[in-house]
Amino acid sequence: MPANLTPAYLKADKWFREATTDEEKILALQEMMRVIPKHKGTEHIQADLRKKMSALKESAEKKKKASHGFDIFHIPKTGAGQVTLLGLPNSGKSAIVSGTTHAKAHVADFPFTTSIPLPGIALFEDIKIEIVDIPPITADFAPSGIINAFRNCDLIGVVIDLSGNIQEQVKVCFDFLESRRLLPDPNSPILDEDGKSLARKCFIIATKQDSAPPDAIDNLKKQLTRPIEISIISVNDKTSLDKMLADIFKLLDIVRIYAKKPGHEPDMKDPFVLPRGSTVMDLAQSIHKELAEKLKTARCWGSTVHNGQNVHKTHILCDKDIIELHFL
Ligand SMILES: Nc1nc2c(ncn2[C@@H]2O[C@H](COP(=O)(O)OP(=O)(O)OP(=O)(O)O)[C@@H](O)[C@H]2O)c(=O)[nH]1
Ligand SMILES: [Mg+2]
Repeated sequence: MPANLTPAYLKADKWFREATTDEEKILALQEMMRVIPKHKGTEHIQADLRKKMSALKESAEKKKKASHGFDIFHIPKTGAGQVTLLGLPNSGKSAIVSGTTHAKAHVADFPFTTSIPLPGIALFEDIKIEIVDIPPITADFAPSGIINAFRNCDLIGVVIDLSGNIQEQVKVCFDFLESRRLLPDPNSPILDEDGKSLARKCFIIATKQDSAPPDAIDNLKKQLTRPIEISIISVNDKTSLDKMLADIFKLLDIVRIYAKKPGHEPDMKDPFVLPRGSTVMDLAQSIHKELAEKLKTARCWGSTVHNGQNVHKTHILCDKDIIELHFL
């Protein structure tokens, strides 16, 4: 009986063949097992997939033990959000990190300068945003394990050099993201074992505007096949870097909340950072689980309420709200 494999299966199979880590291969195999047509003609393939899966899980476990869990592409998260850069050699990734943070990213006019990831902390108003410099990819090369850096971040900054070959850069970067299921697909979201989406929010950082031809941005927009935010920068133009950080803040979809003790001035220096849509209860929980259980009510100062208005635990917080929590 013929297997009659579907395009969805063949796509997952391509993902599997291009995966460079056991973890990524496992994800691709899971997808293959999910989408394979289930009938007699595919029984031998399904059995083969199960065999591959158990061999891979064993190998992944062994490697993890041998490396003591060390992975250069696992970058611990810090600050209000982690933005990881993706781009071709010389596109200006390190210049972004050295222009916005104190990290000593090596900027040079030759390709493959960056060989290991380097995180830096950028300040946006009163919060810290982590920006991670990453070794480059090309049409036929991506460092082994690089996928892990993207899988765990909050936002991917696709770095496109406006003075270079825009068409090639867009194709290489978006093929990389597409083939690894990093691009959000609302029609068929792909989830990991914990039910978390594999895709990441992406935006474009268009670099070297100072040395780009006048039609570069139009040319870039023509190459894009999906709606995506574009931040246009030149590393020597601080205003453009500040605007990029403001764009990142918006894309991170977070709110800053200032806590206030009854009878005291609010702490306006070190806000709590929560996902947009969080409630007063979420705030209490992020401060302390036990406190949250004792939460009775709250008062709020902000743009959508009267100053000091009493609000319920389910009240949705807005950016820059000041909150006074009251407990039982
Ligand atoms: N004119 C101009 N040059 C820039 C800009 N940003 C980066 N460059 C130059 O572009 C070259 C490459 O910059 P890098 O930041 O090292 O590029 P990269 O993407 O980190 O390169 P790899 O580490 O090879 O991936 C350097 O000579 C930078 O000075 C910019 O906004 N304008
Ligand atoms: Mg670099």
